[in-house]
Amino acid sequence: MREGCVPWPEKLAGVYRERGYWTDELLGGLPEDAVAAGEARTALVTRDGSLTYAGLDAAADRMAAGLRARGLTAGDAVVVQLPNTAELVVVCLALFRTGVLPVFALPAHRAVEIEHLVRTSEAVAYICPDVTPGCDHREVARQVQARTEGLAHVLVSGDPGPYTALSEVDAAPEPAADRAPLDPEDVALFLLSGGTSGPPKLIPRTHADYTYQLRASARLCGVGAESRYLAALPVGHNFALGCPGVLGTLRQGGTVVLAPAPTPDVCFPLVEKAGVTVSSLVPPLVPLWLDAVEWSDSDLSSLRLLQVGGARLDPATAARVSPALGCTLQQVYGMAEGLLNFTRVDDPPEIVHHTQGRPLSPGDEIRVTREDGSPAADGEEGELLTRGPYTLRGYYRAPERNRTHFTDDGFFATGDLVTRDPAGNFAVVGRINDVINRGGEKVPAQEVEEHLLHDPRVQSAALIPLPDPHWGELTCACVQPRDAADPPELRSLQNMLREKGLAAYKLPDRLEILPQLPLTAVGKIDKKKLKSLLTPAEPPEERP
Ligand code: OOB
Repeated sequence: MREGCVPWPEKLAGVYRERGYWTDELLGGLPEDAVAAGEARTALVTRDGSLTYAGLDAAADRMAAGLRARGLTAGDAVVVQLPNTAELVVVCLALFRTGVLPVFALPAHRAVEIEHLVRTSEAVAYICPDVTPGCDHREVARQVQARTEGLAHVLVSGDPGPYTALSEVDAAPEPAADRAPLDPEDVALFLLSGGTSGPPKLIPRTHADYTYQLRASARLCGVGAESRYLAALPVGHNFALGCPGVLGTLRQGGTVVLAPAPTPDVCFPLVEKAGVTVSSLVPPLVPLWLDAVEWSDSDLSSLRLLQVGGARLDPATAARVSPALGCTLQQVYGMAEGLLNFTRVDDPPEIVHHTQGRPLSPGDEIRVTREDGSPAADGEEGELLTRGPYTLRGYYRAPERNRTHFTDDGFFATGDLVTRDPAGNFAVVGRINDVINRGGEKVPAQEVEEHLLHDPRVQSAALIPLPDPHWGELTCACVQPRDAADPPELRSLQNMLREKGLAAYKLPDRLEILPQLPLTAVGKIDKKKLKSLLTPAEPPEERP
């Protein structure tokens, strides 16, 4: 395995192979029959057109050859930040086929995050759009190139400015026999951790572990050649990429429909146009979709399954999904690190509305532990730890983090507080790590706090979650000013963070100025106390 990655122990790897979880399958392949079917099989649908399997396969081969011609080779890393376009799918397949490792940035990431990803992965290329609303990515590339070494290529979808157009990364494919074979148990891609408190950690995912995830989740969700998956969320995120998502649907020979935004005005016409059968959303989008059914004249009757995950879905909203959309709801509790939990399509409503499901694989090993490490009983709150055939054994080049986030026998401590019912279904009740889940987007408190301290008016700062009916959690910056007569304002702090190049979802939603932040006995900021000061205790939620 690549240097800086933690391999599975050989004995366990043997078990995973023996049980058929791990095979020789590589990412980037497409079903032969679908490719051979020519015009008869559609791989991708966008607002502007469509692409057959044969067309997608040929485009991926040409781009792979173009990447090699520019000197990229197996094992190189490339930061990929493209919107949901056909080009993104071609890029993914081309990178997998060459063994070049995509590091999937989120669309909202800006210079701070891109620089961090380029540094950590030693990326040789950044693949980006020209502009997206509020951001010129060529300017991001310029800043990152100025601050790092080794970023040799900037490949731009659209107007390249001083860089190279992605459309020029194109060459006649060389015969497959001339290419060095790839190892299915080596790293194929890097996903970003949403669950750790500092800047995102890189999660190595291998061909074998990720193809298993695709295969198993497609089977669980009933995704096959007849399925049409709407990618409404960003494709670079694990949920839309591989649960079973875009890659899982293509692997089955189904059709992927790419939405440039997840809003009903964009998605509903696509559902009708392409006969979408399955999609996935984060919770804040669900009420928007449910309300839009009232006014929209799009025909949504093809929709069979709606997956919702990334953050807590409230049971009342969950109960509205099937009646309003005429499809099955599936809660998905997943993480880029690996473990996926799903409610099953034939689960009764009380399970689907109130739990986040149970593990995907019989190979997923689970522990729910109390603070002292002893096992929690059914129904008792504890931290979820897991290991399995598609769960990482260590973050990339992060030995210290790995010491604290993994047990000696290789279980990953998720930082999620859960309860488990006797049937094995989890309910996510909170987090141990200092991460705020803003409607599925994960805000690492410590990273934002460090940036806030750069304002000369800020003496000390803590970022805490505030409960919010729409987002689940919003962020509140609690600031002790240096001079009580001259405290910072929210707008100026937001501007400072934006100018530093921080993703917009990390900018604090609220600001509280306090003369003094409460401290714990050891002198750390007491966030528990802060939270209780700012949010009055709520009565516990009732279950019917
Ligand atoms: C998904 O992945 P990440 O890596 O962005 O975030 C993982 C964290 C989990 O550890 C948990 O804290 C939270 O997001 N989470 C949920 C949840 N799904 C994820 N919390 C409550 N309810 C849920 N259903 O968010 C992700 C990856 C694959 C599929 C779905 C979501």
